[in-house]
Amino acid sequence: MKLNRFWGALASALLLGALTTSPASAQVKAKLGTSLPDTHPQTIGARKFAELVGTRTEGRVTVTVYSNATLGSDVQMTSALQGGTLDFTVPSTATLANLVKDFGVIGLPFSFTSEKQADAVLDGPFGQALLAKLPEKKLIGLAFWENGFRNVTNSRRSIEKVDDFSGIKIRTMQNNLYIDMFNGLGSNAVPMAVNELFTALETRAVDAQENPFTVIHAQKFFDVQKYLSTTGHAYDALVLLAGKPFWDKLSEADRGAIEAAAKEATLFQRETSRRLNGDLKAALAKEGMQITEVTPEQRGLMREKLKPVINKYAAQFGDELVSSFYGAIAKANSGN
Ligand code: EAX
Repeated sequence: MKLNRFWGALASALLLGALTTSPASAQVKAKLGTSLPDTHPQTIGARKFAELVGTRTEGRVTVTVYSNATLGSDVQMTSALQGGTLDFTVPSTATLANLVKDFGVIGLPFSFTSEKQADAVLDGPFGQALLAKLPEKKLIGLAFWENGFRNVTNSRRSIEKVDDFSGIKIRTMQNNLYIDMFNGLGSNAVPMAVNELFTALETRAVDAQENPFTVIHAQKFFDVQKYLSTTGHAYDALVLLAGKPFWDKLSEADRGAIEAAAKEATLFQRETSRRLNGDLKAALAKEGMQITEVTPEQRGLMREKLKPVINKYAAQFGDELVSSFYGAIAKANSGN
C-alpha cells in the first residue's frame, strides 16, 4: 500500500512537471507561402529561413514552406497574413505598396545602380523606417530580400531603344508605378499576378513581361519568349513578412530566435540571388533566347522618356520620402 502511494505521488509529480513545462516547449506550426517555384531564390531563401527557425527555436517553431503560389498570389498571401490564416510570405515591395504606399518608392525607375547600394539603403535607416510602417497594417517586416534588377522579355522583336516599346502588350506587377512606367515607354501595360503569367504569354494574351533573370529562368519564360533585353529598368526587393496575428501569439524568446533566423537567411538569400542572376543570363541564351544588351546611352534615353512618370510619382510619394530615398542612395554611393 505504502509503495503504491509512493508511485502515485511520483506519477502526479511527473504529470505536474510535464504540465508546467509544456507552455515553454509548446509546438508552434507555421506556414510560409511563396509565389515562385522551388528553384527561385525567393523559395530557396524561404526554405533556409524555415530550417534556421527550427534550429534557433530548438524545434519549438516549425515552418512549412508552400511554394509556387499553391496558397495564392503575393497579394492574396499578404492579405492572408493580415487575417491570420497564413504566417509568413515574401512579396515584392511593388505589391506591398498597395498596402503601404511608401514601399513603392523602391520601384522608381533607374534609381539603383548596384545590389550593394540597395543593401545599404534597405538595411540602413531608410529601409528600416519603411519596415516600421508595417505593424499598423497587421504585418511584421523581418527583412529585405532580393529579387534583383528587372529586364524585359517579349515575343515580338528585339527591344534595343525606347521606340521599340511601341505597341507591345506587357504584363506588369499589380502596381500603379509599374503600369505607368510601361505605358510611359509606349507599351500597353496589363497588370496580373506572376503565377498567371506563363499561360498569358503562351496564349499570346500578352507579348511581354519584365523580371530578373532568376524569375525568367525559374518560370521557364524562355519557352514562350524569344527576346530578352537587359533594360535593368528597376531594382526589386522582396520583404520577408510575418503576420501580426501570428506574431502576437509567440513568446519573446521565439520572436527573438525568428528575427535572428531572418537575419542569417537574408545573407544566404541575397548571396544565392546574386549568384543565380549572374549565372542564368548565359543559361537563358543556351535555352535559345536572343539577348540584346541595352547600352547605358539607351537606358539614359528611357529614363528621360520616363521623367513625367518619375515626377508624377515623386509628387505622390511626397518630398520628404523621395529626398530621403535619393539621399540614402547618394550616401551609399559615397560609402558612408
Ligand atoms: O514577387 O510578380 C513578379 O513579377 C515578381 O517579380 C515576383 O513574382 C516576386
